[in-house]
Amino acid sequence: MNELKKINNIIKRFKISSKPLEIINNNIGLINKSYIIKCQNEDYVLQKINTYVFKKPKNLMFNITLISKHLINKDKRNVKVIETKEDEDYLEINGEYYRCYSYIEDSCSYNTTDNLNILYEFGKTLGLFQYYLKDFDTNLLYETINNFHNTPFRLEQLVKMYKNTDDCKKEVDEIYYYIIRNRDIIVKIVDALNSGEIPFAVVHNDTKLNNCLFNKKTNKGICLIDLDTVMKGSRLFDCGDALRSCASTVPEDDSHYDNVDLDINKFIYFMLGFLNIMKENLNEKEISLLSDSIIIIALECSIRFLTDYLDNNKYFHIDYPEHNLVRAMNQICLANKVLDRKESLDKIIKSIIKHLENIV
Ligand code: GN1
Ligand code: MG
Repeated sequence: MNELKKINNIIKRFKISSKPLEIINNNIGLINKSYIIKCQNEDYVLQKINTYVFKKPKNLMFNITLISKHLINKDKRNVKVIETKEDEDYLEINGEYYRCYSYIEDSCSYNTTDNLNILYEFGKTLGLFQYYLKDFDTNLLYETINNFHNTPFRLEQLVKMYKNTDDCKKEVDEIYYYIIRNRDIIVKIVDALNSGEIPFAVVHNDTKLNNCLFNKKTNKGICLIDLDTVMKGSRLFDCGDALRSCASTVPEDDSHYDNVDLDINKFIYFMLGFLNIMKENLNEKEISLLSDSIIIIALECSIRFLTDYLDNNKYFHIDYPEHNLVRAMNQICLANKVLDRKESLDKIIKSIIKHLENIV
C-alpha cells in the first residue's frame, strides 16, 4: 500500500469531523514524521511517533494529553489532541504508533527569520508557556526521555562513544576537544539545579523556533507545539534552546562556519518578549545564567549531534552522511561566539530588566 493511502486509512480511525481531502507531507522536525490532513471543515496534523526516540508512546501521550488540557484551560488557542474513535489518545497498528492534533487555522512556523517582531512574539509565547505551567505539578509527568538535558551524562556518553570509535577520529577531534575543554560551563545549569540554587519547573525542553506557531497574517505568537519533551527541568534550557535557534545568524546545519554568530538585535527582541512575561518568575541565579544558557545548550546540541554521528546517525534525521558532523561544528562555533560576547549580553539583559521595570 502506498504511504498516502495508508495515512488516509489511519486518519479515518480518529474522531475527525469530515472526510480527508488532501494529505501533505511535512518534513520540519528531526524526530517524528508529520502529515497535514486537509479536510472539508477543519484540518489536522497526523504524526507517526518515533519509537526509537520515545520508547513508551503510551506514557508520552499521557503527558501530552494532560499538558494540552492544562494549556487549553489557560488559553484556548493551544493545540488539542484528537482521540481515536475508541477514545484513545493514540493509535497502534502493527507496532507503529500514531497521534492526531487539531491544526490551527492561519498558523505557520519559521525555521529562521530576520523579522524582529516575530522574535519578540517568540520570546513572549515561550514566556507565557512557562507561566501557564507554573501551577502544574511536576510529579504528574513521566520522564519521556531519560537524562534529556542532563549535560554531564550527555558528555559521559560522548566520551564513551569516542573511546569506542577507531576510525574517523581526525574529523571529529577539533569538535570533541573543544567540548572537553569546556566541561565546566557545560555542567553549570545541572549543578545549579542539584544544589537548589535554581528551581525545577515543568518546561518544554525543545524550544527551537520552528516549534512555535505564529499567525500567518499578523505574525502574533499563538502557542508552542511539539510537547513530547515537556517534563521537569530548568526554564534556562528553554531560553537557551530558543536563542541558539532563533538568534543565530545561520541555520544549525549551515557549513559556512565563519558566518555563525549570535545576532544581537535578534537576542534583544527575543529577550524583551520573554522577560516581559517571565522576569518576576526567575530568581537572581537564573537571571545570571541566562547568557550561559545559550552556550550550554549549543554545546549540549553539539555533544548530541557528534555522539549520533559516531553512532551511525540513529537518532537525528539526516539528509547526507556528514549532516550531524556539520551540525556539531556549527553549534560549537555558535557557543564560542556567545562566549566572546558574554559580558555585553549580560549588560543588555540588565538594561532590558531595568527598562521593563520602568514601563510598568
Ligand atoms: C530535535 O523534534 P525537533 O526537530 O523539534 C530534538 C531536539 C534538538 C533538535 C535539534 C526529542 O527537535 O532536542 O535540539 O532536534 N528533539 C528530541 O535540531 O530529541
Ligand atoms: Mg521535536
